[in-house]
Amino acid sequence: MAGAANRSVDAASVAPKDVGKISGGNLVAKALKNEGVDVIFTLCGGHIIDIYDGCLNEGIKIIDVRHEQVAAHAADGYWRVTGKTGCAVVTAGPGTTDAVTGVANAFRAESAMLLIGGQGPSSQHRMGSLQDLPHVDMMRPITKFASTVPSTDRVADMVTMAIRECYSGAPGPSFLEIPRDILDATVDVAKARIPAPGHYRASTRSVGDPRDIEKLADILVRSARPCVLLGTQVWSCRATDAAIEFCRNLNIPAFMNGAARGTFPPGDPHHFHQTRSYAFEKADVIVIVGTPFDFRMGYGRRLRADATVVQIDLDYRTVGKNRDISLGLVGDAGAILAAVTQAASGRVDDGARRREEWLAELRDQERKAVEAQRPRLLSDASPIHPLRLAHEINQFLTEDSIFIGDGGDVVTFSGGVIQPKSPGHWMDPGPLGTLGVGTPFAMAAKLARPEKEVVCLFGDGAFGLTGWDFETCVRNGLPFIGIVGNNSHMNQIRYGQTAKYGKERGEVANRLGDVHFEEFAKMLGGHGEEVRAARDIAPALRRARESRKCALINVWIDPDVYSSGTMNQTMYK
Ligand SMILES: Cc1ncc(C[n+]2csc(CCOP(=O)(O)OP(=O)(O)O)c2C)c(N)n1
Ligand SMILES: [Mg+2]
Repeated sequence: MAGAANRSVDAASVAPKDVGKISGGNLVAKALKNEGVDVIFTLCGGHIIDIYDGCLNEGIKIIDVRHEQVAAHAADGYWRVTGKTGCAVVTAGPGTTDAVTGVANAFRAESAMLLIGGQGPSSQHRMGSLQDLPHVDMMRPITKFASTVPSTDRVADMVTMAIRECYSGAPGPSFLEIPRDILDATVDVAKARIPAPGHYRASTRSVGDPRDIEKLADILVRSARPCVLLGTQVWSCRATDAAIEFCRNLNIPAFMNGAARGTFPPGDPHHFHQTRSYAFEKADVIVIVGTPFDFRMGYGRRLRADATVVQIDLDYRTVGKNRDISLGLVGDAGAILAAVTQAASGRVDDGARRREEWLAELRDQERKAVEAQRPRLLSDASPIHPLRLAHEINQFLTEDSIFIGDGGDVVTFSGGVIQPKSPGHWMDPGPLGTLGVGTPFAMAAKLARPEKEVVCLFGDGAFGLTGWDFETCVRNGLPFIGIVGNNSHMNQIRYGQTAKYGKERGEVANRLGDVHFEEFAKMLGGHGEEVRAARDIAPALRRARESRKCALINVWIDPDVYSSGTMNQTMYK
């Protein structure tokens, strides 16, 4: 495959309807189609209309949204659910600036997506054309690749290049700016470079240095108290099976974060959830797979100081960053875990018995933590306790529910309670912590997997950022169940403000109105209900499911309780 990387489609091998001339807009669509992109998320603008013409010719679906941030988040979400590059197409200037947040989120979350932005005609370069901005300069720090396209014959080539760049090291977003006259113009098909599908990309499933595989196998068979943290790359590498085999064969307890949540379902003997800090303090070997030592990991400071720490990551730059490690492996999570499992299978397992005791100890701790939490999960308090809401949602989810969290404290509360039941069924913004991902992620998830149920928990603040695109979901027949945990505040921020400045000076810029989101849903053609009593949550969720419509359940929750994570301000430590 790599050897044929430079092969282009020649004039003789293209379909008869393409013989002759082709426009820049059609070349964009051809390259997207060759990549397997079957949908673009877009908000229209005069600079980009030729791309739609190409999409119609190539059979690429066009989902038109109400805000470009939504288009970019939806492209990110589409990649997460399908593993195919997400694509958003936005107009020049404000279209592109509106999409910045979505691209930035994809950058921190390691999502492969391409943003295509319009630009004034190249013939008016730097003359002050409508909506002209230095898009490429703006996008460079938050993408893996950002470029303008210099000529129509290079359009398909550069779309292909931009997408290839999404996959170097850890995945991420790319940006292409295409001037209006370049999209509009036509060139001879024979003169345009159109890379042939399957002939311009190599596999990224690298196992790294084989000697390190052997070293890690040695470390693990000797370990007595190991644990593994499975991070987002376990899902993005589609390494679920390899991770399960690894943990089962070596009998290693697994913790999961980000998109890897659901790798093991709750109830599995290797699924651990409540005892991560305990394990990190007591373990002799800690294997971190596909997640950086960022704030979510306390920058690696909360791992036992004398533990053997092993880090596996797609990105060389992530390994050993913020914390010294004992061993680092760079490559694909699935390929590496499978190779280590195999290498270990031929060895004498010195630690097997002691690992059994360790798993029993952790399971015991896990049970205690769950018991301690139970009374609040079942609380009948009025107003509703956010943990009760989380508990009801957790009970409601099935193996086929994709869960999305988009909010502040209400989502922090739910993180310890709501568990996806299957791999790839959990979506959160990632380390950028972007509010507003919910509606676009729901849109993308339902589009990609219509047979799944999509459930999104929103904060009332978060929903407001991108909620108008509830209508896009209604219009396109993409039903999902939205639940707004409504405390009429930006509570996660309010806590820190009132703790520091007292009630009077602290309740500034964080109070929201008492918004009836159920009416908003109805106005847009969806199903809406409000809930004020805990016992009414489950029946309302069931009715939303049965409605088969886009639904918003507006649950009034207690604004005066806060999660422990928020009270400890762990996100800033
Ligand atoms: C786009 C964006 N703006 C601001 C913030 C800062 N922020 C974090 S949590 C939060 C409050 C969110 O309120 P809501 O969604 O209602 O959840 P609550 O904390 O009230 O449960 C804010 C404003 C952010 N993370 N993202
Ligand atoms: Mg709120």
